[in-house]
Amino acid sequence: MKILILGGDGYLGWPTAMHFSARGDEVWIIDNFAKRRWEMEEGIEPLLPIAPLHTRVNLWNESSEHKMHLRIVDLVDDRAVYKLIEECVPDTIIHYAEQPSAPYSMQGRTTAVNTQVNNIVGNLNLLFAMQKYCPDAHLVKLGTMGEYGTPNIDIEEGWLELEHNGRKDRVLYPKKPHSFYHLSKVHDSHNIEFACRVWGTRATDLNQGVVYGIDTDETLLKSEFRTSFHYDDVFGTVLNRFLVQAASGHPLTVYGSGTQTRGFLNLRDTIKCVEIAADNTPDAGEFRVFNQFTEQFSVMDLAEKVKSAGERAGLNVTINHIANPRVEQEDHYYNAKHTKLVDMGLDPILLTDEVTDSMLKSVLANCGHVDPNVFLPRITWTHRN
Ligand code: USQ
Repeated sequence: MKILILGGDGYLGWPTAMHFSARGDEVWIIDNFAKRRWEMEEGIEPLLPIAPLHTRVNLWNESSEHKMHLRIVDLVDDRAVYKLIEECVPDTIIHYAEQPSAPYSMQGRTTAVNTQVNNIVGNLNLLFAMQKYCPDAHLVKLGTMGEYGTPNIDIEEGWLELEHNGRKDRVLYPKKPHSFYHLSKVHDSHNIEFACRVWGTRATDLNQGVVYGIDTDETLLKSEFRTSFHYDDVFGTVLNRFLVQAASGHPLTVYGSGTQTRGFLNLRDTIKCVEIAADNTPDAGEFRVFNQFTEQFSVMDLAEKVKSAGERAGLNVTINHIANPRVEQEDHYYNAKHTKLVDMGLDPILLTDEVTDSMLKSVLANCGHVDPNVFLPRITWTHRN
């Protein structure tokens, strides 16, 4: 396949690009380095430095028989997007190129607007360019489980069969997202579903849970191939943060009671899920939704797992409950379906003691330059500017 990966410089995009290239697909990467700019604005860095994307692609191309193509494109620039899609004419587009952080989007008006413009306008430009230059291509779009929020009913995979006043219909599952970032993904989902319904676009919306993990087979090949791993309060996801906090002797930052529950998955399973989606093209006009996570945990479940892993590694890990900076339900029902990807062949990597120990070991070996100032949350949901 000719695969275009949008956001190929990121935590998920770079390992995805290497994976498809390694298996022989023709990979095109685009990025505009917005994430690196946001990191500089926030004064944060990944745990380990990440080589420039050009360097990573050149090194990959020197050592691999399948060469990647790299273009610098901002999806908000409609002309650049049209030019890219006309030149590349991909079979499959994997779209990660979005502002990914809920706290970033909740800092105030500027970052909320930036997030929604970047994500929604970029995605819309892409839909139009696809319709014009590659109407049969398959869009694999990274959405989020946070689109659903924490409703008091079971969460279905994208669609809900509804009976109302004696009539039935199949509707998009109602959304109650957690942040302006999660809302941007809701708006994307609606725009994509509309494009499928009206233009016959083929799309898979992957409602992904919280990702944890450090390595994939390809990131381990060379130190320059490692992927961006954040532990800060803006871009770090909860388990990755807890691992670095434990390794550097900082108490684990559980927000509120820690009873809030989410779906989680290993970085390696992200790649596998995206591969399953890409290898199984939906029909023209089909808006397919998969809930992409493998296990549900509360924040406290994760804190306890990291504490136990720390004890096995000889560390004394303490758990701190701090005032929750977010407005989110802490005690809630959570039962989200996630069978479709498993039915299509996903064999999940579960968060066993062995997996937790191995991640902690890897973090311990690399936590010489941890910045302790980014452990406590600096952004609250109620602050306005
Ligand atoms: N949390 C803590 N302590 C921390 C950090 C987070 O208790 O130090 C709690 C949060 O309050 C929240 C949960 O952990 O209840 C998850 O927070 P998170 O920062 O790991 O994840 P979230 O903000 O939901 O966003 C992340 C990714 C986002 C993706 C989403 C999937 O940054 O790109 O869309 O996970 S999901 O959560 O399923 O929507």
